[in-house]
Amino acid sequence: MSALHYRTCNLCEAMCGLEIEHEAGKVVQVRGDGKDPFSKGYLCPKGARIGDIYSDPNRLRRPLRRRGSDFEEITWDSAFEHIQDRLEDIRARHGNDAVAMYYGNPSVHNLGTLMWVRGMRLALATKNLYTATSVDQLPHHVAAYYMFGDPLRLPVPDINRCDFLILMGANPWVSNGSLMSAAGVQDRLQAIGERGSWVVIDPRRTETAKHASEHLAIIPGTDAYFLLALLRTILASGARLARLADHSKGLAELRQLTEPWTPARAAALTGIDAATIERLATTLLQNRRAAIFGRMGLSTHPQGGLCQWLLLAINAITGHLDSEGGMMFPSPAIEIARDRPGKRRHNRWQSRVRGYAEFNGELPVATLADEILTPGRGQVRALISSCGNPALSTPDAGRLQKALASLDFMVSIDIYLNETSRHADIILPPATGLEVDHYDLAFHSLAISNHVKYSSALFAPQEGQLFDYQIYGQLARRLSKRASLKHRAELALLARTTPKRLVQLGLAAGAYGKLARPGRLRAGLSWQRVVDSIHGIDLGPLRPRLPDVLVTRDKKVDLAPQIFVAAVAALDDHGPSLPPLLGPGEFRLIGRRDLRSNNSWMHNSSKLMAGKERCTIQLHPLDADALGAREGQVLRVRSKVGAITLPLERSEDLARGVACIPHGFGHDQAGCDLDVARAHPGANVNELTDAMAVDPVTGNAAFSGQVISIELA
Ligand SMILES: Nc1nc2c(c(=O)[nH]1)N[C@H]1C(S)=C(S)[C@@H](COP(=O)(O)OP(=O)(O)OC[C@H]3O[C@@H](n4cnc5c(=O)[nH]c(N)nc54)[C@H](O)[C@@H]3O)O[C@H]1N2
Ligand SMILES: Nc1nc2c(c(=O)[nH]1)N[C@H]1C(S)=C(S)[C@@H](COP(=O)(O)OP(=O)(O)OC[C@H]3O[C@@H](n4cnc5c(=O)[nH]c(N)nc54)[C@H](O)[C@@H]3O)O[C@H]1N2
Ligand code: SF4
Ligand SMILES: [Mo]
Repeated sequence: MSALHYRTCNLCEAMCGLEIEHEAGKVVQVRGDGKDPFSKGYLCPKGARIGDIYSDPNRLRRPLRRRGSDFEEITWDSAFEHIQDRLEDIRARHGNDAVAMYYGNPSVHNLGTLMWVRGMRLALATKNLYTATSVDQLPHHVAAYYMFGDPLRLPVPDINRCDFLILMGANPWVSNGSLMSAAGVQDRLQAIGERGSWVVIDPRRTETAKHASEHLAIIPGTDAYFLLALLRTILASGARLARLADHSKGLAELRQLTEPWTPARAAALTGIDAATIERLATTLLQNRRAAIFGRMGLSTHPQGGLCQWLLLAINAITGHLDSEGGMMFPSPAIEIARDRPGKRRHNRWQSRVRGYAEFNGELPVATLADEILTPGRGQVRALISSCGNPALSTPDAGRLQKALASLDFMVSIDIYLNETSRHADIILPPATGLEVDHYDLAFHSLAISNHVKYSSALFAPQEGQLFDYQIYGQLARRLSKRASLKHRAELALLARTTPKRLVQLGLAAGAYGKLARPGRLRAGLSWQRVVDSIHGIDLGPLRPRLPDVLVTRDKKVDLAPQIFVAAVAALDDHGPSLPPLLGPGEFRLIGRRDLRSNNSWMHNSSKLMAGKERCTIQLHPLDADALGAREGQVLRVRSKVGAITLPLERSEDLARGVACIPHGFGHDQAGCDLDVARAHPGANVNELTDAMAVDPVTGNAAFSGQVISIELA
């Protein structure tokens, strides 16, 4: 007899409710949970195959230790002992900064890992902390920090209620939405089209653009000029600060700094004509419920910091920040944004080799290879990598792979022996997915409506498996000798806390909890009610939260933070910040995602990998003709830092002069244990991307618009 189990999918940000039919310890079928008040039955192909991760024969379940070019299983105790010995020795000889840590994307989707990110930092007491944030959304955090005082105070587009939306550098039809958790985002966007209209600005006519009211193809890497001109046009027709008038500052500075950025000047750089910029400005001002939002394409961007700040500033001066149908701050049951007023979060230390500023405790991963390969005091000699595959996901990955191979010692906390963990001396595989309880601490805080859901594990882990929080607890205990007394006390407390306990405490202390309503002890959102509501609980639409959530010193939104004002002035002065001209055979590189991929790590599911080759280079047919390249022909693609070969896919959807390659492939490396992925290796686009290309304000990798050259292989 089969049974049904309900839980939230933790694979991407959308938080879909799953209905899992299972029998005798096996997943029979996964459907969308029609009773989940947030996802209402939506599910994508990855959620449908979540059971493949559980049953994958290549999944690791015991610690591995390197023996020459091979690995052997060892006990947890001996793994932890070995790690302690080696890391203590390296720290004793070379200092704390000789040990670096990298956290990848699934860290944010696993509560047991997320709750230990700070803990591991305290235990290691190293300035060398790196995460996938700096190949992704770092500019969003930097903009939020300078404008609202808190890196985690991120507003999301209220797409359920807006009547006009400009979406830049995002492809939610495929990504299912990012920094706007919105299960079933496709229907929600289509509904905007029915109520009003929405515009996609993207160099490719994406799956999303095809459904939008309008698509504008912008030249990759030029969005900041477009946004400056849009801002200028809006200011010229009279800004509308609305409720923010008393709670913001910097309008005059905005006027001044945008003065040189006329629509005509931006048009010449971006390919979006002046009349269109003026029309979009008017439409933003005329609609009461409207927003402009930019994601990956505007974050992994040569001016990512400027773009994310300009987007928020435009929302603010059109009356669309913190107002219905605009960009709004979610009200989650457990609040993760709660910084201390005026707390400094930027440039407290710098990276050793390139001098990049720290932000919120981390350094840009684009410079990790430099820190490993450059000799001298403070050189990184050991790495702990958790939930990450930087060998495929970070720029100049070829050089990073060399760096990983050169380390004295490396630990991977990962469920696979893959392109990154193959460099490790010890691999620690946690229980994951259907074997763990799930609460979305991060994405409830980024959801386009408020709700809460706690999912219990479906299956028990196999005997001898550890949960992620148990692994970090062990590591922290064994490696915290060098932490301060105060931090050791905090670590001891954390080690006694389970993720479930953390959620219980968080809910009670949160905005809907009983501690927050001491007068009404019985009225709050109790743990029991949450855990009993297996489909989740709707907590209503987004609500205005300003000025309460501001933690800037003066409790005002800073519309024109000095750091961005200076960066705009630098745009004026320096030619190199303008997009480079293309020579013959040269193209601007952009990325793309596929509905059945999840960055680099779900390519080992045979059901998800079925069908035609996905890792292709897309070019406009006229560009392909100019190269003399046929459909399917193998092309050699070069950049300053590397070369790869991959087949051509001709596509009318691309703008001329733009080439599009997905990331997350390159599974042909020796020593990995991924049977299905190896049969569909593809090529690693990050062997082409230049790690020197970073956003100067934030240090985020600037993938958008890097110049590559293409020839027949
Ligand atoms: N050129 C280019 N590069 C990009 C991007 C791009 O668009 N273009 N996108 C960037 C973005 S947005 C991101 S987020 C990064 C992603 O970069 P990373 O986070 O470095 O890489 P992922 O591919 O997400 O790899 C996740 C790893 O976590 C492991 N894993 C999965 N589940 C668990 C678990 O429960 N516990 C543990 N311990 N491990 C687990 C997987 O096996 C895999 O090794 O890539 C970035 N790189
Ligand atoms: N199916 C699937 N879903 C995923 C993931 C996955 O790998 N597969 N990854 C998850 C992760 S980690 C993330 S961060 C999110 C990302 O989710 P999204 O932000 O939606 O990211 P992408 O789908 O990469 O879309 C970025 C878009 O930016 C465009 N672009 C590139 N350069 C520029 C530019 O200079 N200007 C403009 N205007 N546009 C540009 C690209 O053409 C692309 O369409 O997706 C998540 N969801
Ligand atoms: S859209 Fe994301 S959350 Fe929903 S089923 Fe797919 S992978 Fe899971
Ligand atoms: Mo990401």
